[in-house]
Amino acid sequence: MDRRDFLKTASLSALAAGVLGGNGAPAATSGRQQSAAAASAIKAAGKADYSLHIATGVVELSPTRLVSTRLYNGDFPGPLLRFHEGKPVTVDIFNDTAHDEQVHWHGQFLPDRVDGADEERTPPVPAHGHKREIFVPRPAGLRFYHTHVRAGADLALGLYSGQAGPVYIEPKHFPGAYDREVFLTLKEFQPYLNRLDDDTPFMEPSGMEIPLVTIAARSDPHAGAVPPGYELAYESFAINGKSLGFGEPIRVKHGERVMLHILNASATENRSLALPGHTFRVLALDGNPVPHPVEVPVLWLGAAERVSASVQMDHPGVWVLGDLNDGDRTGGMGIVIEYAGTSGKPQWQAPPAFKWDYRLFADPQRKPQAPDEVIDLLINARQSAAHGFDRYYINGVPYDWKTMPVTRKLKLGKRYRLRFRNASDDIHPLHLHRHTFELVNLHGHPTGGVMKDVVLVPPFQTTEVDFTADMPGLTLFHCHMQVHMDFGFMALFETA
Ligand SMILES: [Cu+2]
Repeated sequence: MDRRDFLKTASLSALAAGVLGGNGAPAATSGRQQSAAAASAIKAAGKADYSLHIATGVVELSPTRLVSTRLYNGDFPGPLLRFHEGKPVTVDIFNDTAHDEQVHWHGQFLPDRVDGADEERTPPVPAHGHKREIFVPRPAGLRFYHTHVRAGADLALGLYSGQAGPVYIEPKHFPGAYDREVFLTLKEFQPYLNRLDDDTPFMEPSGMEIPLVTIAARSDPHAGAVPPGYELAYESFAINGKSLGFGEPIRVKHGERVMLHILNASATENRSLALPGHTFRVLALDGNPVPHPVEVPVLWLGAAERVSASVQMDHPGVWVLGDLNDGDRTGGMGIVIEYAGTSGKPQWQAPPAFKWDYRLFADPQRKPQAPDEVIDLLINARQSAAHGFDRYYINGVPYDWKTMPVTRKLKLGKRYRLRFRNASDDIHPLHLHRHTFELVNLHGHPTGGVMKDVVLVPPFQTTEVDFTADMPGLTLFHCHMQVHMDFGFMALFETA
C-alpha cells in the first residue's frame, strides 16, 4: 500500500467512525443522519483522490500534554496532499463540526468558487455537511491548505485550531538533487490572550520611515491613554504536532543531502530556525524557486510563509533544529536531527548573528518594468479599538466582514504594483490569494525575481510587489495574522 492509498483508507475509516458516532464527539443525531446521507451520495459519485474530515480531536504533543482542537483527519498536521501540476484532483471534505468551514488552498491559482474564503463567495463546507472539490492544482511547489474562517475572540476557530496541512505539487520536471525529503509544519497550540508586547528582538526592523511614524501617531491619538490591545500567546509549541524531544527524530546519514519543506502554519507568530553546525541552502520561498539560491545559517518564516531548503549533512551528532527564541524552543518549537551511529542528548548552539533579507535570494540583474498601475495600501491601527483587540485599517477603512464589499476593481491582464505602507508598529505577513507576486522594492531598495504569496512588511516600512491580474473574479488580500485579518486588515479585489 503506498502513502496515497494509506491516506485514502485512513480518511475512509475516519468517515466511518464519524457516521457511526464513534469519534467520541457528542454529535447531534440530525448531524449523523446528514453525514450518513453525504456518505451515500459520495459513494454514488465515485472515490475521491483525497478526503479531509474536519472534527475536534486530540493531538498528543507529549505524553503529558494532549490538546483538544479541531483537526483534519484527526491529526496534526493534516495529511500531506501530493498533487501533480496540471492533473485534475478530487477532494472530499467532510465537516463534522457545528460551524461552517472554509478550506483555503493557499498559494494555488484556483477559481474563486474553489479557493476557500467567504469573502470570495466560495460556498462553505456546511456544518455537519460535505463538499466535493475538483480542481487543477498549480503552480508546482510547496503550498498548503488551512481553515479560512473568522475567529474573532473565539480561540477555538480559524488558525488557532489545528486545521492546516502541507500540499506538495510535483513539478512536471523533477529536480531531485537530494537524498531525502522531510516536511516540517510549525505550529503553536493552546492559545490565550495577553496585553504584553511580544515583539521578538531578532525581527527588529532595520530602519523606520518617519512619515509613516507620523501617520501612525496622528491616526491613533489616544494610543497612550488606553491599554495595549490583546496579543496572542501560546502554552505549547510543536513541529509536526510533537513538542521538541517527543516525536521521532529525523534520522540522517553522514554525507546525505536532505531537502526540508518547511511551513509556518502559525495563526500569528513569525519563526526562526537554525541547526547547529549546518547551513540551509534556500531553493524556494513560498514554493517558488528563487533566482539565486544561497546558504544561510538561519531561516525566518512569517506566518504562512514556506521555505524549501537543502541541508548537507556533514556534521555528525545529535542536534536540535529549533527556533532561536529560547523560550519557544525549549517550550517545544524544535525537532531532533540524529545522525546514524551517534547518540546522546540533542545539542543546541545559538547560530552566528545573521540578518534575514529576501534580497539575498533575488536576481541582481533583474529590473522589473513599471506596472500599468500602482495601488497604494496604507496600513494603520487603533489600539484596543475593537472590544479590546487592535483594529486595523487599509486606507482608513477597516474591512467589513459582515457585508464583504469589493474594495477595488482590477482589469484582467493588467500589471499592478501593490505599495504597502505600514504605519503600524507590528510586522505583518501580507498575503494575496490566487496569485504569485514579485518583490520589487523593500524599504527603498529595488529588487527583482523573488516570487511569493506572503511578504513580511516590517513596522514603519514600505514594501512593493508586482502581480498580473490574470485570475478573473474575487481575490482576497489580507494580513495572515488571524488577530489582524479578523479585525479589519483585509481588502477584496475583483478582476474582470
Ligand atoms: Cu498583521
